[in-house]
Amino acid sequence: MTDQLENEDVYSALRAEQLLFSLERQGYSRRELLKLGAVGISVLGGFARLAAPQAARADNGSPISKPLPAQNFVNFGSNAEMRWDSVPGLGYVIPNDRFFVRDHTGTPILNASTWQLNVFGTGLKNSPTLTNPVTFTYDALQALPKKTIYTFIECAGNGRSFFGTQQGTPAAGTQWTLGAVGVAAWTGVPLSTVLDKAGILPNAVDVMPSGLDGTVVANGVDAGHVRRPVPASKALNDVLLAYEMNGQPLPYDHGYPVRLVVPGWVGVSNIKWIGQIEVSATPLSSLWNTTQYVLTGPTYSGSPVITSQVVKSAFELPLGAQIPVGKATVLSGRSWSGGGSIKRVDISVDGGATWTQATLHGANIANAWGRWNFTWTPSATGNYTLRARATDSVGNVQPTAVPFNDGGYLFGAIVQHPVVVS
Ligand SMILES: Nc1nc2c(c(=O)[nH]1)N[C@H]1C(S)=C(S)[C@@H](COP(=O)(O)O)O[C@H]1N2
Ligand SMILES: [Mo]
Repeated sequence: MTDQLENEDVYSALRAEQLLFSLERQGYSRRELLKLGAVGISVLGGFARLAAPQAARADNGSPISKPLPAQNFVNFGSNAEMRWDSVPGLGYVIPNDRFFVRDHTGTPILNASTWQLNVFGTGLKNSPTLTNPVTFTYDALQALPKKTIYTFIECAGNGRSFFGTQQGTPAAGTQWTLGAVGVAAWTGVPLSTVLDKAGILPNAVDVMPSGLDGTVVANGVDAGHVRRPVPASKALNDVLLAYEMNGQPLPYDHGYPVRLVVPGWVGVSNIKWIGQIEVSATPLSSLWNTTQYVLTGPTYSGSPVITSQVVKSAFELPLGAQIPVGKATVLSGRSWSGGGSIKRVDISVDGGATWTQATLHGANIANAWGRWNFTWTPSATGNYTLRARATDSVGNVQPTAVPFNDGGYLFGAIVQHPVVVS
C-alpha cells in the first residue's frame, strides 16, 4: 500500500464500512466480523485509517472524496456538477456515485461510532445549553422509527450561468449549468421525532442545524460552521435526519454519518455532517440567511430569504448536442419543483413560437421530479434552440426570463438549449 491515500482507498474503506453496516443489520456483530476479516485485510487497513480522528480529510488532493470522472461530472474543485448528458438510462434516482456535490469547504471524514448530535436551546424544555445538551448517538437514531422519502437536493445557484449566457447579466459564484440537482431516496428519522424527544416547546420559532465540516471564512471573517435556521413549522413538518441515501449509508460527500433533508427547499438547508441543532424561542440567523441565500439586486428590497425551489427543466443532452436530420429522435428530460409535482411539460424547437406537450412517464413525486420524452424529427439541418417549459401541480410555470439577483439564485427561466442538426 502506498503512503498516499488514494481515492480508491477511500472508496474501498467506504465499501468496507457499508458492508459492515449491512452485515450488522443482518444481526452480525461488528467485532466478530472484524475478527473474521469478513471485509478483507487491505480494505480493513483503509477502514482502520478512516475510523481514526473526527473530521479528517480524504487526502486525494481534492476537497471531494469520491471519484469525479469527466464523463459524469464538471469538476469545480469543492463543487462538482452532474452532467445531464450522463443521465439517460439512469432510473428515477441518481446513484450515489453520480450525485452532484456542493461543499463550502471540503468533505470531512467522520466516524459514526464517536459521532453524536447535540440538541440545545431556549425552545426546549429546561433550555439545555450547548455545554449540557440533549444528545443522540448514531445507534440511538437508528433505533427510532425510520422513514424513506424521495426528494431532490438542488443548489440554490443551480442554473446560475444562464443569468450571464442567456440574460446578459452574469452573477458571481459557481457557474453551474443545470446539474446541481439530484433526486435520491433518503432514509432516516423524522426531525420532529428527535425534537419531540428533546422536549421542543410550542414557543419554539427556529431550528438551526450546524455542520461539522470546516468553518467558512467570508470577507476575512470566520463565519463559523455552515448552518441555517429552518422555521419550526417546517422543521416539524416533513424534514428528515437522514442516515441513508438510496439504501446505503450516506456517502462521505453527502453528509456521512447524518444530514438534514428539507424537502423542496434550497440545497443549503440540507445541512450535511450535522453535529448540533439549536432550537430557539427567538429568531436565529447566520451568514447563510442574512448575506447569502437572500435575494438582493435592482428589483429586490428587504433581502428576502430564499426557501422553496422554483420550477425547472433539463434535457438529458449536452449543450450543443448533435441530432440527426430526417430521423425520429427521442429527447428525454426531467422537470422538478419545490412547489409540488409536475403537471405538464411543453417543448419548443422553434425559438418558442410553437409548443407541443411532452409525455410524462413513471413516478412523479412532489419535491422530486417527473421524467418526460418528446420525439422530434427535424426536417432541415442547422442550429436549433430547444426549450422545455414545465408547469407544476400548483400552477407555477417557467417564465421566459427571471429578474436578476446578485447571488444568481433560483434561475427558473426556460433554458435555451442549443443543438446542431446535421
Ligand atoms: N455542513 C454542510 N452542509 C451543506 C453544505 C456544506 O458545505 N456544509 N453545502 C450545502 C449546499 S450549498 C448544498 S447545495 C447541498 C449539497 O448537497 P450534496 O453535496 O449532497 O449534493 O448541501 C448543503 N449542506
Ligand atoms: Mo447550494
